Amino acid sequence: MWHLYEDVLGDQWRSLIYRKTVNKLRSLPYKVTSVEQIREMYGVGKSLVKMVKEILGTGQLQKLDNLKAQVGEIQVLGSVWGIGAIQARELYKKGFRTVKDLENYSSLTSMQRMGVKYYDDINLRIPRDEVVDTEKFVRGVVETLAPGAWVNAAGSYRRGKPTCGDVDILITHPDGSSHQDLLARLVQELRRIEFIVDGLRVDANARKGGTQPDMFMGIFHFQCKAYRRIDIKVYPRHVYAFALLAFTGNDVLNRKIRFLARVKFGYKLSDQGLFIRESKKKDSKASTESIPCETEREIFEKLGLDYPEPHDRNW
Ligand code: DCT
Ligand code: MG
Repeated sequence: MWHLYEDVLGDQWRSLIYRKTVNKLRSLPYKVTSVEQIREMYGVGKSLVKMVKEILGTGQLQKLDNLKAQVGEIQVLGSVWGIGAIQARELYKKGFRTVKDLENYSSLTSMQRMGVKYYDDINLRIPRDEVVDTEKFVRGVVETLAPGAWVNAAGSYRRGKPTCGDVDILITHPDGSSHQDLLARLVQELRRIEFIVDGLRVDANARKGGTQPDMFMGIFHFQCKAYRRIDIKVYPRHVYAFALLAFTGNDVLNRKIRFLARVKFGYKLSDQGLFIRESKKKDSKASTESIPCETEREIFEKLGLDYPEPHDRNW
């Protein structure tokens, strides 16, 4: 109960009470076989005596079973695309118990609505072969819109995983300019041919000259398989290596090398570059111009690290 309250329910106060109690019971020099042994202990209240009695008598604790069921329901709510752990708890408090309960809830974001609508399908893993076909298909469509563009499926697929949670597509154009407005045209075309069935677009390239990606996050349907999640990001060529590294992951590797970049060199590493910070402190100001790197290998060299192949990035 200590861990469930702390990790899932975010109830630090109850968690602390259970932790103290558990530690107290554990520190006893004997195994508790009767409530009489603890009744007089300092800090042992009626409710604890009752719980210990139940455990000694039945080998179980109803309160714990109830809590586990509650935690299970919160975790399911939190597994909807776009709903985080904190919001899942809030939704539970509001009375939502299942994903179906959320179907007619008007306060969901459009991402969360997609998450609910396609919940069953998008929680299925995608076989690798299907990602191969999807990448090839999208590459074909991109080629008709911006010949010569680079299209890479990144994420777990690029790390060689046999199945993937979604398809992560990264795009750039080596001429340094044809990537602009490409995402809008691509999404329009993928919708027209009914490959993309739902989603949101965030275009940042409108802020001219920036390195922020144009992004699409949505749902596609291909070869009559399940509805799948797809992210598409378009970056300018000069930051593509940073984007490919960040979007390949995994997330643990990203955190580790970003941390190392800061504490070892005072660099800020992101999906958009490698910047020099004013100091090694976490929030210190970073330069606006990135240290140029053409390839992922160059980024690892700048960080004084051996280059790991993508399939060695499953930390
Ligand atoms: N990423 C990250 N930090 C996160 C989440 C993601 O740095 N908190 C990066 C690393 C992987 C990449 O983005 C794509 O993210 P996901 O698609 O969520 O992960 P994945 O590794 O591709 O795994 P999955 O098979 O579940 O999609
Ligand atoms: Mg992925």
